Amino acid sequence: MPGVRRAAAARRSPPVASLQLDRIEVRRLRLPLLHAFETSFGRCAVKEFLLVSASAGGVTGHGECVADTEPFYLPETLGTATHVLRDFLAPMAFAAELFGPRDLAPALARVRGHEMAKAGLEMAVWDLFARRDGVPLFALLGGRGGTIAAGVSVGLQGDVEALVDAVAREVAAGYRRIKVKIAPGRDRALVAAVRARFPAVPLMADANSAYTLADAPLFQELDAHGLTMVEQPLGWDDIVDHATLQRQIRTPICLDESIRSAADARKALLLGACRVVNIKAGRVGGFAASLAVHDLCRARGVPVWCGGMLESGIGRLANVHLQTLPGFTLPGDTSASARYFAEDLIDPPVTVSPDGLIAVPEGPGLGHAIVWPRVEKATLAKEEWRRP
Ligand code: OSB
Ligand code: MG
Repeated sequence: MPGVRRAAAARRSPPVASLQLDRIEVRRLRLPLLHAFETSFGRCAVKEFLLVSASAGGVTGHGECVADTEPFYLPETLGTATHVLRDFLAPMAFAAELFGPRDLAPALARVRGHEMAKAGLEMAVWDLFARRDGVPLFALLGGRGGTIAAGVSVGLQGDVEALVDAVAREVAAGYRRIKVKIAPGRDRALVAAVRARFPAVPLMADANSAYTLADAPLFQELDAHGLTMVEQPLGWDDIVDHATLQRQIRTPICLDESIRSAADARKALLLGACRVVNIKAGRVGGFAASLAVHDLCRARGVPVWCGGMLESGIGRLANVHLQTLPGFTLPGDTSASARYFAEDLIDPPVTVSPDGLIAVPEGPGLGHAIVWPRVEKATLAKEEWRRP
């Protein structure tokens, strides 16, 4: 009976149905941080971000857009991301037939730059496909279940003693790698004090582009502290000076701001501008671009780790799934929800075990429930667009 045979064949290999988005919603959310986070480029006491939700055929996926209120880390802002999503990316996405989540990025490629806006939408579409297929996001990305190693990024503090105390708390909490922020005038003494108190902890410093090549002697001095790496010491859009600096210091340079695509990563490695790459999906345009950076680095034996942008639980879980890929051999900046927010937007929140591990969710998509009443409470504005 052909009907029976067809049904049996369908059970063996379900048809890979394409989809077209029918609705995109963008909310601007505001979540107070438990502790203000200070870097060389500014201070953040309240986290504002966009939650992008993409729907097709009754299934909805969610992505966190990490653009900030001000263009101080990278050029995008909440305002530019909302504009570019509304006027360009949403219409392009509605027009695309998507056989899988990798099909969205090429459909948005005509828009130059605006990686954070693209990533918010693209990551929502990955979550949508994972939920539609009933699989955890890591499976769709090509990663694995289990646990990931947690690291922590400690912001600039009022003085050196306060910083050492803050680091002591994180070491006691089990984090497997400590990152401290540095800024001109708040560098030597700070790194030396943390190193003196914790001689063996894996320690690194992130400058967020606050220095120039004229500061090479400072970084040569920091070589004495055995940092695992120094992150983004020079210009946010530079790779040439970083290559020069890397030749003058022993400590590996890790690039963050400067790597906004797989092409940037390829050129940075070609020039010797870094020996480690920080991958933030939001900074490179989404998961497909993150996988491209990951694969390129892995093929060249260059370790990668997953950066953070003080995300709510939604973006935090996306980071957890991403770093289950095999090239993520170093602990990243993904820490417990409770370090940031009194009440995260997900239930359960992201937690870190006493030995510094985070469990990878096994449920469909991001894998933890979004607490919609909390999202509603945090919503400052909301727009929705439908496929014409
Ligand atoms: O440079 O990695 C960075 C936060 C906001 C903007 C840039 C950076 C950071 C962090 C914090 O270091 C990482 C986190 O805890 O999410
Ligand atoms: Mg950084």
